[in-house]
Parts: sequence; structure tokens; C-alpha cells
Amino acid sequence: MADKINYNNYNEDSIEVLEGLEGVRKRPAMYIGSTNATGLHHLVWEVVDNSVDEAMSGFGDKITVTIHKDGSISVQDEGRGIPVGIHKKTKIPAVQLIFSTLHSGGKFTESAYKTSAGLHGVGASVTNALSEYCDVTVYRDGKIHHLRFENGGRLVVPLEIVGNTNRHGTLVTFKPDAKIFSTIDFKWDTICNHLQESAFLLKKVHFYVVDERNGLSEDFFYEDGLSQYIGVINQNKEPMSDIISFDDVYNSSDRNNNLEPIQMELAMQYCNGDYGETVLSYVNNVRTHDGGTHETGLRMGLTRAVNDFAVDNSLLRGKMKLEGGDIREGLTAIISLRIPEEILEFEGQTKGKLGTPDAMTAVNNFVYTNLTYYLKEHHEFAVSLIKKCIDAQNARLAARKAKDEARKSKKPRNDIILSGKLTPAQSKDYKSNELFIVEGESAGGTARTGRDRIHQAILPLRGKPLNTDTNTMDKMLKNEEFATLINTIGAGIGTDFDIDDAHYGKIIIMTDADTDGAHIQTLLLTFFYHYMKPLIKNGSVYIAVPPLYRVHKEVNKEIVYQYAWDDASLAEAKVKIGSNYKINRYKGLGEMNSDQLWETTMNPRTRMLVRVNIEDPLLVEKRVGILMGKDASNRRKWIEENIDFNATDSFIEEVR
Ligand code: 0RA
Repeated sequence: MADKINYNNYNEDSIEVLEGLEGVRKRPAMYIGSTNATGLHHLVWEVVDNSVDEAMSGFGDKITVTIHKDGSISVQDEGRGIPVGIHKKTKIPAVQLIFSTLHSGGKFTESAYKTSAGLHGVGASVTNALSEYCDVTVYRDGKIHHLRFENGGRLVVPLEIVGNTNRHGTLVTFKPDAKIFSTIDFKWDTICNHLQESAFLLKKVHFYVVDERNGLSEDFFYEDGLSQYIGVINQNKEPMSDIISFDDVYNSSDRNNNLEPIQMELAMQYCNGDYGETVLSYVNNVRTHDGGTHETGLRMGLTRAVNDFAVDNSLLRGKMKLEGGDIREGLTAIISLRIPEEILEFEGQTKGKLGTPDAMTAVNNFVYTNLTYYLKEHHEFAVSLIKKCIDAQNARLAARKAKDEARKSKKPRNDIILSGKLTPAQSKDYKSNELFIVEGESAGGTARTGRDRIHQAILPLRGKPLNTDTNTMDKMLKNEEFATLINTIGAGIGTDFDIDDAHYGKIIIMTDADTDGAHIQTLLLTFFYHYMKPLIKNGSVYIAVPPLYRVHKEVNKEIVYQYAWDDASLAEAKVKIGSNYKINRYKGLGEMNSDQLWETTMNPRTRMLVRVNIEDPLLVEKRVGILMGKDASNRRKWIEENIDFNATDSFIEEVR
């Protein structure tokens, strides 16, 4: 049937289609966020998401991602295969439409060929639009079907049957367009992290990844999904109990009767010596960074269950109830919901917040019921949990008291607990001010001399900052460096933190490019993560990247020079300077004078910064967990293996 149609018979609809893809090429960032490494990998996620949807519907339990030597990548699944029949209105095969129509999810709502691509984002057509080529092979109905696009989605090989098969599934191979992206180098770690996260969320499905450039391969497969996710996040912590997990469904009674139920899954664990709170939430396999109704429901159910248990067992003195925050100290929890499209609502600027009202009721009752039962069944754990919560409550009350006393003190606010080492910026235009937190007093002095006095403030650090993962808030507040930091930022901490009050638009961590420097970065990030999370979410925290080399020579009694940050720019610098060059290798900030430090690392026009972006929980928790955990040898090993000082990590983005 399908092979009798003349696919080259373009009509008005198909012209419209091409114009759509041209729009994507003109403004790629509108569709994939950016054209850097993050945007590049977005192309892969779009394609993988479709296979994940298919597996989630129960078709296919293996998804394979293969990075090829020529810079292309393929995604193969064992689902039903993308439909190849002719779409009635446009007379174009469905598979061709899916790869050439924007938001194809919506467009197919009325047809039999509905995809939920629209759920995740923009769909495979965007990947096609931004690719040098894109080959699609569909194994379906006993036949192998193939079509190919080139040069941003132009159909060059129309759908044809190329063989017989008894398999079913879809294979998509594409090569990102080098004219669009600043890099077309797929990163193994980035891809593994994403697929591992998908595998945790979609248990019992294999996510197999192969890198043909170097022979690496991994198979992410989890029988127990979320529980194993918790296990990885807490791998370097000291658990207080087993991992607790529940799942259930919720049928909304007052709505549309033939609606699919909401499916809920939760895994959680408490750890000793952990004063943070890690709650991750997902809806239809997509992370909801800004929480929403399901997270609210989780907090409500948890607070209710723990307080009711404590009251029923007379564990609280007087009538004082535990606050939610006291109950969440040391908690790692992951909640994953499947919500039918009909009642799916997202809010906020980035649509990262669930709005569906039913999700709150559903999760609140789900958590309350299951946790109440669990606490009763595990009495000893429950009692020790209440004790931990009471400790957290006492620490919080002590910290509040200390803060109130500091506030009441008559001294002007700025020198209450300032260490006296801060060199402030002169401008009161806070948004354009920058705070440099500098490793070491000597580099701090150099930075003070070299800085832009109007907009740049310097806070030198003596030694390693306190580890806020293993110390209480009370202890943190007594720490001179952190007290100074909190005061100079001037926006409070924790739930009191208000980013609008921040005295700096950028907080820049400037350390040596060695393991100690990386450790200091992580300790500071841990602090910001726990106590000033909005700064990180807002993209206000940066890491300065000092150059590693200076290539120079004398020409007519003058020094010509060029800085280099990595091997590639070193090669370029050597060419620019020409023969007989000399190379300085910088081992630390201390080896630069104030002019050099300004020019290379502080001057907004010439420096390189990386913006800290802790959106990837696996990367963050692995990094923070391993770096901050109790086992120092583990930490050193991890730093050596995972931090490439010549490159930027995948969770940070280069900016000026
Ligand atoms: C629409 C309908 C059907 C399957 C798919 C889309 C589908 C899309 C992708 C994308 C990658 N892999 C995929 N696998 C399937 C179902 C059609 C039917 O009823 O057979």
C-alpha cells in the first residue's frame, strides 16, 4: 500500500512544514535553549523521549543509544515502530510528518497517530531541523521502512520499503549540524547521566549506551527504579533506615470518568549526619525543578504522618508540633508521577512547576497512608526519627535565637560578625556588583589590587570552609567566614533568603585549578546549595577559570603574549606567538600579579567564568556526596578521575 504513493508530490501543507523547520534553524535557541553543549544534547533527548514514551506505554524494554565515529548518534527502540501510513489531510506518511512538523503532538491529536512528543518538548522535528542528516528506519508489519532527510530536514530519500523483518521498533540516526552548534562533540558522561536518570524512572527497561569512538559501553537497568536512585544519591552517606518505597494509583472521582488514573511512586531514606534535604520530583519522566502540587502534597503527607505518630506515642513534650523543615532534615526523597495529559498543568516561567490540583490530594493521602503504616510497622526506626526531628527543631530554635540576638545588638549591621577581611565594592547598584570569594589571603590581596573597585568586592578565605553537609546550621552561623558571607550578601539564609535583597548580581568563586581548589569550590557550593539555593537556581553563582598557560616571547624588546585555558587554545596561542615562544604554566592564582589576574580572570571583557548549574541531581549528588562524604580516599580518587581542569564540567556552562 504505502509504496504506491508519490511522496514527492508536495502540496501547500508540505511547504508550510519546511518553513517551520527553517524557523527552527533561524532561532534554534528558542526551541532547544542554546546552541552550546546543552543544546546539542537536547537533540538526543528529544529523540530518546519518544522511545521512552513508547516503552512507558508498554512497548519495548530496551533503548540503545550509539555514538558513532563520524559524529552522528543513533537511538533505537523495540516499540511498535513509528506509523508509516498516509496521513489523510496532508497525504504525507505519518513518520515523515513527525520528523518535519513542529509540535507534531498537538497536530495529531485527532488522528490515530497521536504521539506524546508535545508532552516533553518540541519533538523529533527539531532534531531533524538542526541536523546535517537524519535517517529514520522503522521495523513494522514485517517490513523495514526507511526515509532520509539532509541539510536541516529536507527529504532526500522518501519513505520506501528496503527489506523484510520480523522485528519491530524504530531506529533514528542523526548528525548535528556543525554550522548551528558551538560544539558537536557528544559527551559520554552527559549522555550516561541522562540515560541513567531515565532508567531509574522507567524501571525494568534497559538503557544501553555505546561509544564507538572508544569502545565504552554501559547498560543502565534497574529492577527497583527509584529505590536504587536513592541508593546512588546516598551512597556516601550513613543511612538511618532501609530505603522506604511505595506506589499506588489515584482515581479522581469528580472528573471525567474514563480518565486514566494518576500513578504515583515514592522512595525515601533518612541519613544521619546529613543536615540537608534532597527532594526530587518528576512528572511523566520529566523533572519538575520548581516542584508544584505533588511536592506540596508530599510535604503535607509527611508532616502529618510524622506528627501524628509522635503525638500518638507521646513523643513530643507539650503541644509543640514538629515543623515540616525539622522533619525533612537529612531526608532524600524522590517522587515520580504519571499524570494523564488531559489534567496535566504546568506553571511558572520555565514550566517546571506542576499545577494539577488533583496531584496534591493524591500525593498527600498516598504519603500519609503509606508512611503511617510504615512507621507503625517499624517502631524503633520511627522513634529514632522523631528524636532526630526534635534535634533539628532544637538546632533551628537555637539558630533563630542567635540571629535575633545579633539583630538586636546595637552595633551597625555590617560589622556584627564580619571577619574584617571583606573588601567591599563601592557601587550601590547591587545587581551589577560582583563578589569574588578567593582561595587564600595572598591571592585575595592580589585580587584586591587588581579588581574594579566600583563593582567588585573581594572576600579571601583562609583554609577550607566548613562542610555544611556534616555540620548544623547553628555551627555554620558561628563560623566566621560564613557569617561574613551571609552578612555581605545581605539576603538572609534558608527559608528567610530573599534574592531581591542580594547585594551582588554575581557571586564568583576563584580558586586554584587543583584538587584543593576543587574541594573549596564544592564546600562553597554545598553551602550555597543548602542555605541560598535561589542564588544557584537563578544562575548567580559562578566559578572563575584562571588560565593554565601563558605563551610569550620578546619581540623588539617588548613582550608579546597570549593566555591559554586548555590544550586547544594553547596550540592556537603557540601559532599566534610564533616560533621561539616560552610557556609559563600556572599552578595557582598566586603565580599571577594583579594586572595579570585582572586581565585573565576578573575583567568581564576577557575572563572566562562557568555558571554553576545544579539541575542534574545525579551529578550534583555524586559530586557533593562523594566530595563531601566521610571517606577521604574516595574523594581524592573521584576528583582525580572526574574533574578535568582543562575542560568545563558538563553541569557548568561557560559565560563571561
Ligand atoms: C505514534 C503512534 C504509535 C507509535 C508511535 C507514535 C511511536 C513513535 C516513536 C518514536 C520513536 N519510537 C517510536 N515508537 C512508536 C502507535 C501506532 C500503533 O498503533 O501501532
